[in-house]
Amino acid sequence: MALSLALILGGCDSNTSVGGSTSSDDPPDPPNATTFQVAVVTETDHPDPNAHSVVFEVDGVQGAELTLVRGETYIFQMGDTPALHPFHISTSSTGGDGGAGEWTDGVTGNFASGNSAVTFVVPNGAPDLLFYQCANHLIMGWRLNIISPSG
Ligand SMILES: [Cu+2]
Repeated sequence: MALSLALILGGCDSNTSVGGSTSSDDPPDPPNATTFQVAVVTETDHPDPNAHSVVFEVDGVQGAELTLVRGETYIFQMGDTPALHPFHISTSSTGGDGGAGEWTDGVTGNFASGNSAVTFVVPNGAPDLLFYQCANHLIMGWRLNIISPSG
């Protein structure tokens, strides 16, 4: 009665190359957005000696200087950051001041904390230099160099 089971189990060992991954090292298609992981950490290595006592760390680098390309999308993902440090995109080299230098064009989610995110679709009209900053403290962030796509 149960003989059909043996037929199923018997036919397994065929050519292992079929359906396997190719041998090339092609990277996956580029994602639509680049995600940066943001944390607030005690300052030890920020590029500005006048930085605040706690600073934004981006992908593990305090005050990372980032290059963003016009027309592309960037996500600044907060990693359980305190509400005391509202992360936003700014025209101000120092930030603070209640977020007075907020840059809004192309941005959603400014003044992020906790586990929220700021998404920045860099507009063609963005200046060559912007910043990511805290609305409450001076010099927690650093530079966003804005460039145009090559070609
Ligand atoms: Cu702050």
